[in-house]
Amino acid sequence: MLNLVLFGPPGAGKGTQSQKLIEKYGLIHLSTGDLLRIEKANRTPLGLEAQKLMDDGKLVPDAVVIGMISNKLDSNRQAVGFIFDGFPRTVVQAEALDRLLEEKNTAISGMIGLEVPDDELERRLLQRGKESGRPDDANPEVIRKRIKEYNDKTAPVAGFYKAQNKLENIDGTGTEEDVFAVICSIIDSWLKG
Ligand code: B4P
Repeated sequence: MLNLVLFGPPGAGKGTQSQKLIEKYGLIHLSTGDLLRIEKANRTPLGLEAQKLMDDGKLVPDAVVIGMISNKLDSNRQAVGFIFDGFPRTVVQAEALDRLLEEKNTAISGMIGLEVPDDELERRLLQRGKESGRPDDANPEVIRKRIKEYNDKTAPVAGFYKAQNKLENIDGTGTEEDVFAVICSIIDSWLKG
C-alpha cells in the first residue's frame, strides 16, 4: 500500500494537491477538515462540538479525529492506499495512526511537508475565504491563531516522522503544477522502492 501524509500549515496546499494525487494514483483521500465540515453541515452532535473550535481556529480533540479516521480505514479495506490530509496534527494523533495501520499490517510510506511562508499562507486563506465563505478563512485574526496552533502543536509531528526517516520537505510556493510535479517525483521514487 502507498500511505502518504501530506503535511504543512493551513493554506500550504494540502487539499489542493490531494485532489490531483487521488486522480493520478487512485488513493483514498482522508481529510479530517473535510470530514469535520460534513459533520458541521449535518449538525450532528460531533459537528456542533467541532464547530466552535474550528471557527475559532483551534484544534478539535484528538479522540474525535482519531475515531473518525479509524472508521474510515475500516470502511475502505480494499483501498490501494491513502492520502492523509490535515491528519495527524498532533504527536498523539501520529502515534495513534501508526497503531491503526499496524493493526492492518501496513504503515505510513512517507510524509511530504509543504513549506510556505506565513504571509503567503495568510494571503491564500483570505483569498479562499472570499470565494468559499469558510468562516475560519474570513478573519485574519483566526488565520493567525490557526498558524500559531500549527507551530505549537502540529509542527512537532514532522520530528516524529523524521525520526523514522520518512520526512521529505519541499518548497510549496511554486505554482500548483510545479508543486505537484515535485510530489509525484518523490512518490514515484518510493514506488520504485
Ligand atoms: P483543514 O480543512 O485541514 O484546512 P487547512 O489546513 O486550513 O487548509 P487546506 O490544507 O485545506 O488548504 P490548502 O492548503 O489546500 O482544517 C480546518 C480546521 O479543521 C482546523 O483549523 C481544525 O480546527 C480542524 N481540524 C482538521 N483536522 C484536524 C485534526 N487532525 N485535529 C484537530 N483538528 C483538526 O489551500 C489553501 C488555499 O491556497 C486554496 O484556496 C488554494 O487554492 C490555495 N493554494 C494552494 N496551493 C497553491 C499554490 N501552489 N499557489 C497559490 N495558491 C495555492
